[in-house]
Amino acid sequence: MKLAVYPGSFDPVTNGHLDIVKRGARVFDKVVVAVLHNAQKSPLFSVEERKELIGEVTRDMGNVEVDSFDGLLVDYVRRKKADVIIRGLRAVSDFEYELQFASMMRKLDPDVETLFMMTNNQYSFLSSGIVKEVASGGGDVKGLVPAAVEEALSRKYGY
Ligand code: COD
Repeated sequence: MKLAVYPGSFDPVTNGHLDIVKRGARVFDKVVVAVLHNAQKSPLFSVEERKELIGEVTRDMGNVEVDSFDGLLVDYVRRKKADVIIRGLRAVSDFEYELQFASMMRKLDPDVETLFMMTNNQYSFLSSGIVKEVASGGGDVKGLVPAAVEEALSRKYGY
């Protein structure tokens, strides 16, 4: 069974992330969406909230699981006995960081493969950060995030 881990902050999950999850789930037997628990950052949504939102928007995908991790990704991937890490690539600007990331993963564990999936063009400008910026100013994020996330954002920002 081929198992892939799709790690990220997902604060919050966007339609760009979701597109990668869907496509990954077509390629692999199982995809684990793994939310980083990073004590140093102050996210808008707690890890539990992020997991709940991802769970809600992937409910219909039978081979997708949601989890969280802390510490090094490579240790988590080993614990899960996963074959591959999936990363999304939006633009050339992502490439430099992702190349460093994948190279470091390979140095830490040569058996862990990193696979890149190119974004769907319609989401190439989309990031969780941009979504939060627009939503915090009361802007419309319809079509950028699933409806459940849209509602969660409006609750967070109180409108
Ligand atoms: N279209 C397609 N893909 C997208 C889009 C989009 N619109 N938006 C984001 N993505 C991709 C990103 O490129 C990324 O691959 C993934 O979705 C998640 O994105 P984010 O922004 O939610 O999460 P990141 O990139 O901040 O996550 C970073 C990790 C949590 C994976 C990383 O920091 C980590 O593993 N940390 C643990 C410590 C560790 O092991 N560090 C080693 C680094 S070498």
